[in-house]
Amino acid sequence: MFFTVLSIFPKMFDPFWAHGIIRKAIEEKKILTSTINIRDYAPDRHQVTDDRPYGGGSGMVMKPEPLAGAIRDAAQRIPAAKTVLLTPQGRVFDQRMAQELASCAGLVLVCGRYEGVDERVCHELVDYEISIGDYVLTGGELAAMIIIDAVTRLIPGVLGGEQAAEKDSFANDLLEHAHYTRPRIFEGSQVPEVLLSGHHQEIEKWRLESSLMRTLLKRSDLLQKKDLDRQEIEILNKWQREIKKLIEEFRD
Ligand code: 4HQ
Repeated sequence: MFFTVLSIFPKMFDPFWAHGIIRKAIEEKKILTSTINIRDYAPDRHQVTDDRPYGGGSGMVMKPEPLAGAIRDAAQRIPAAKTVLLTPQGRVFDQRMAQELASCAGLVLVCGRYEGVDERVCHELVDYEISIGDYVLTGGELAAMIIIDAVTRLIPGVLGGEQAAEKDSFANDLLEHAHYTRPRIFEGSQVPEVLLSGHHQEIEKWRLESSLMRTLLKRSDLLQKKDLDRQEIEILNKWQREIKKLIEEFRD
């Protein structure tokens, strides 16, 4: 997978490329990355990338010529790549989109600054408009990093078998189960006994219950859209029976 980032602050990406799983994915050539400075495509001597908005008002707009030049150059290098503009107007990014994007041969991520980019660039040169959420950033760079991060870990071979992406939160529309590590007792609080038992089937069952419980309590919206399997329905029914029993006991 090729990632090309277009930004007027390409140095923001240096530390991002240099750490953790992203760094390892680059070293193992699972991803190829490059950053293009939009300023290099500004035709004038002062390399201006912004201008005042037509119709007046405050703030500045990204000029179309440097952006268009940078996008065309990036797209030419990887003809199969899709171009993504980061904008609050885009489709809201989620795990499903990450999976979709992970199947692309390459992504060109366009990071705007100021109030946004000239509308004509969006229309002519952009395949997808993506938002990372309903809040306003000072630029698209952090949004691009989030997309690159979420997509990279889905590329085969990037995560070890240990942390395979199929097991994640959201891969099955459930939050992850609780996690514990040593020591067995931390500030008086114990690790659930079953996790120390070595009984793998029981442990898997506990983990599914933990996932379901956490999703029910913290993100019931996820449960509503999920296709529950037989085992999951059985667990929810069991809880329902237990709660009913408790209520009946209260009444007596
Ligand atoms: N931006 N998701 C870039 C965002 C944003 C978001 C605001 C994008 C400023 C210039 N990008 N413009 N939310 O807030 O992707």
